[in-house]
Amino acid sequence: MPTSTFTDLCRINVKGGDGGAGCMSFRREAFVPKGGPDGGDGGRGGDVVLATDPQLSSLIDFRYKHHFRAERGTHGKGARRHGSDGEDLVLRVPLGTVVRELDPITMKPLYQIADLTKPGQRVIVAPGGMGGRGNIHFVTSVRRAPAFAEKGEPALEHWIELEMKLMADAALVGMPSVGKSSIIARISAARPKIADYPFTTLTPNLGVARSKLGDSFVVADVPGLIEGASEGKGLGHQFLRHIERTALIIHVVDVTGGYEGRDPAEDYHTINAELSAYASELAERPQIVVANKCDIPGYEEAVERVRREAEADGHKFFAVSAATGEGLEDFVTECALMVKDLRAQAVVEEEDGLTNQEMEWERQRRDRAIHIAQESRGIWRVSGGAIERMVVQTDWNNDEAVSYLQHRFDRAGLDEKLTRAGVKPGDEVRILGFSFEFEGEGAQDDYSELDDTDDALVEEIVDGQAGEES
Ligand SMILES: Nc1nc2c(ncn2[C@@H]2O[C@H](COP(=O)(O)OP(=O)(O)OP(=O)(O)O)[C@@H](O)[C@H]2O)c(=O)[nH]1
Ligand SMILES: [Mg+2]
Repeated sequence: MPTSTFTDLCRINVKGGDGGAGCMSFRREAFVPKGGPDGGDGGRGGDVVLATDPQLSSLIDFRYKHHFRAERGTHGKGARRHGSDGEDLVLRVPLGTVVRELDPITMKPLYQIADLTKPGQRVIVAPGGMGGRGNIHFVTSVRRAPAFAEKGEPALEHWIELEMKLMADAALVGMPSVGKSSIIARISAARPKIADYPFTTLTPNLGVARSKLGDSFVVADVPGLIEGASEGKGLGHQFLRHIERTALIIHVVDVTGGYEGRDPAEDYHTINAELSAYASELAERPQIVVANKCDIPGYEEAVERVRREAEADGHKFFAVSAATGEGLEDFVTECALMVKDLRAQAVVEEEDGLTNQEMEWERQRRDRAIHIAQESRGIWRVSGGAIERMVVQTDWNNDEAVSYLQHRFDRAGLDEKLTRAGVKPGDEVRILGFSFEFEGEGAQDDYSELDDTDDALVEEIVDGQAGEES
C-alpha cells in the first residue's frame, strides 16, 4: 500500500535555542578600587517556528530529518554587554497542516497546537529560552555588589506531529468504482487513474472545477469507502480525516450497483452510515448526491429511488454520466454556489476564535499558574512554567543566587499557596528535579525592597550608585 509516498503525517522533535547566561562582573577602571556590578544579560534563544508556504503540497521535507533546533543565545559579558539573541529556525509547511503536541512516552497526540490554513500563517512550536539576567539587576541599597547572575533558561525539547489535511472545498466520496475519478477528470484538469477494478485510487487527487458562472472550487477525489471503513476496513479509513475539513460532500452512487449488483439506494445509506460512524458531524455536513453512469440504459427506476432517498434527507440530487458528460454542468454550478455560501459562513465562524493577542494572554496566564499536587505522604510536586524557570535559572553553587530564588518564591506567593494546599513545615517540595524542605511561611530576606519585575527601576539604582562612586 503506497501510503508512504503520500507523506501527510509525520513526527518531529523541536527545541528552541537555550538562553545565554547572565554575566556576573564588576566594573574595573584604573584608580577605581571597587567598581559597581556591570554583568550584562544573556541573549534569548531562537524559536522554532512553523510557517505556511502555499507552494508546498506535502510534508516530504520532514521525512528524513526529524530533529530541529534553533540557535542559542550567547552569554552576557562585562561592561553591561548583553549576549546576542539566537536566530529563529523557520520550517515551511504546506497549507492545511495541523500541528499537535505528542506525549513523549506514548507518542500519542495530546492536544492541537495549531491549524495552519492561511498563507503566511506562523506558529511558534518551540520557544527559545530566556536569557539569564546579569548581576546589574540584583542591586539593592543593602546589596550593592551582587555576586551572582542568572543562568540562561534551557529551552525545552518536545515532539510534535504534523498532519497535512487536504484543503479542498468539496470531496467526492462513495463506494469503489462508482466513477469518482472519472467525474473529477471531467470537471477539472486533474488526470487520475481510472480503471474498472476497486481501489484504483490510492491517494487523494485534487482538482480545480469551474462553473459556467466563473466561480471555481477545489475538489478532492478520495479512495473508495466500503462498509466498515469507519472501523478501518479497506483503504478509505485513513482518508476519512481529509473529508473532515471539506465544507461540502459530493456523494457519488453507481446506479448500476457495480459487478456485485448492489442496490444503489442501499449503497447510499451504507456510505452515510460510515461517515456518521467516523464523525457524527459528518452526517450533518452539506451533501450533494450524484447518481453516476446514467448513460447505461435500464436503471431509470434505480435513479428515481436514489433521488427519493436523497431528497428525503434534504440533499440536492443530480443524475449524471461521467462517460458522456450529461448532467455535469448543472451539478458543477450547484456545487460552486454551495461552496461560495459555505465559505462566507466559514469567515463569520472564524471571527469567533481567539485573536493572537488573546492567545498570548492565555499563554502567559497558563505560564504563571502554579500547580501543587501531593505525590505521597509529606512529598509535594510544584509545577508551572514560570516557577520551573526560576529554579532552572538558579546557580546552585552560589548562596546569593539561592537566597534570591527564595525571594522570588515569596513574590510568587509560593509559601502561602503551599500552606493553603496543606503542606506542613518539614514536608518535601519538589520542582522539576530539585527538592526543597518547606520551612513554613514568613521567612524574610534582604531582597524584599527589590522590584524585580521592573528592570527600569533597578537600572536607575545602578546608575545612581555609579554616580556616587565615580
Ligand atoms: N458507462 C460508464 N462508465 C463509467 C462512468 N463513470 C465511470 N465509469 C467507469 O467505471 C469504472 C470505475 O471508474 P473510476 O472513475 O476509476 O471509479 P472510482 O470511483 O474512482 O473508483 P476507485 O478509485 O477504485 O474508488 C471505470 O471503468 C470507468 O470507466 C459513467 O458515467 N458511465
Ligand atoms: Mg478513483
